[in-house]
This record gives sequence, structure tokens and C-alpha cells, in this order.
Amino acid sequence: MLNIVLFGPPGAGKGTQSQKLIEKYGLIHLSTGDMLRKEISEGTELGMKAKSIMDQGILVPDEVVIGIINSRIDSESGANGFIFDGFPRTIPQAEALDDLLQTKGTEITTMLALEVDQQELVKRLLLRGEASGRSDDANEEVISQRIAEYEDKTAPLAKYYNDQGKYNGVKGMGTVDEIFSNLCKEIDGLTEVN
Ligand code: B4P
Repeated sequence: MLNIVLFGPPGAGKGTQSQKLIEKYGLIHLSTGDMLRKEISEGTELGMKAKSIMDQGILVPDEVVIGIINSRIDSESGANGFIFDGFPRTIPQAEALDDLLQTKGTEITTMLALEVDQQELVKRLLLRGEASGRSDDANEEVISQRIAEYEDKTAPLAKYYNDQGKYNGVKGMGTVDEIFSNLCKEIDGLTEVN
């Protein structure tokens, strides 16, 4: 199986690139952000709790996202592999994912980390906020909080995967197609080696 953690700060382009990668490599896209937004749009109890947290720009509790990822992986038993987009975001989430994949006889193949300047991140998210009305993209204060939360809780995951020899930094500035090509080069290099 090809199991990719697509990593990067808010607005790095994880969702955008995931769409292209799943088409090319036939993978299942698991985005915890999308799953939480689905819960919100369906008005579930979980969604209502998640909305107030997400609107502040902070992370939803680990046990909530681990629970939703668990049930999705279970329901996709015949998959070629997965793209984990926006998950894991904390060390406990990464440890839970390793344990979960181990019980399925597989593991993370690589972490691909999109590297993007902070100024560019804020610009992209404000633009998306205008276009989509997504409430957590609405103002610069919430965006800054999300970036701070990323630096504090999520950035340490780079070391976690680096210690496993799985970290690969990828230039995330440029056009969507240029960045996609950077990601494909990394993936094709890995699959040639294996
Ligand atoms: P997510 O939904 O994961 O969203 P994101 O990090 O903000 O965005 P992403 O990197 O996917 O950017 P995108 O491609 O859309 O998280 C939202 C919230 O959910 C979190 O703050 C948290 O509260 C909660 N959450 C999610 N997962 C969690 C977890 N595991 N644990 C706890 N809480 C969790 O791109 C952004 C914009 O840039 C788009 O408008 C796009 O069109 C544009 N763009 C992309 N590539 C571009 C390029 N090359 N040039 C110009 N613009 C580009």
C-alpha cells in the first residue's frame, strides 16, 4: 500500500494537491477537516462541538479525530492506499495512526511536507474566506491562531516522521501544477526504490 501523510501549515495546499494525487495514484483521500465540516453541515452533535472549536482556530480534541479516522479506514478495506490530509496534527494522533495501521498490516510510506512562506499562507486563506465563506478563514486573527496552533502542536510531527526516516520536504510555492509535479517526483522516486 502507498500511505502518504500530506503535511503543511493551514493553507499550504494539502486539500488542493490531495485531489490531484488521488486521481493519479488511485488512493483514498482522508481529510479530517472535510469530515468535520461534513458533521457541521449535517448539524450533528459532534459537528456542533467541532464548529465552536474550529471557529477559534484551535484543534479539535485528539480522541474525536482519531475516532472518525478509525471508522473511515475500517470502511475502506480494499484500498490501494490512503492520503492523510490534515491528519495527524499532534504526536498522540500520529502514534494512534501508527498503531491503527499496524493492526491492518501496513504503515505510513512517507510524509510529504509542503513548505510555504507565512505571508503566502495568510494571503491564500483570506482569499478562500472571501470565496467560500468558510468561517475559520474569515479574519486574520483566526488565521494567525491556526498558524500558531500549527507551530505549537503540529510542526513537531516533522521530527517524529524524520526519526522514522519518512520525512520529505517539498517546495509548496508556485502554481498548483508545479507543486503537483514536485510531489509526484518524490512519490515516483519512492515507488521506484521499493
Ligand atoms: P483543514 O480543513 O485541514 O484545512 P487547512 O489546513 O486550512 O487547509 P489546506 O492546507 O488543506 O489548504 P487548501 O488546499 O484548502 O483544517 C481546518 C480546521 O479543522 C483546523 O483548523 C482544525 O480546527 C480542524 N481539524 C482538522 N483536522 C484536525 C485534526 N487532525 N486534529 C484536530 N483538529 C483538526 O488551500 C488553501 C487555499 O489556497 C485554497 O483556497 C486554495 O485554492 C489555495 N491554493 C492552494 N494551492 C495554491 C497555490 N499553489 N497558489 C495559490 N493558491 C493556492
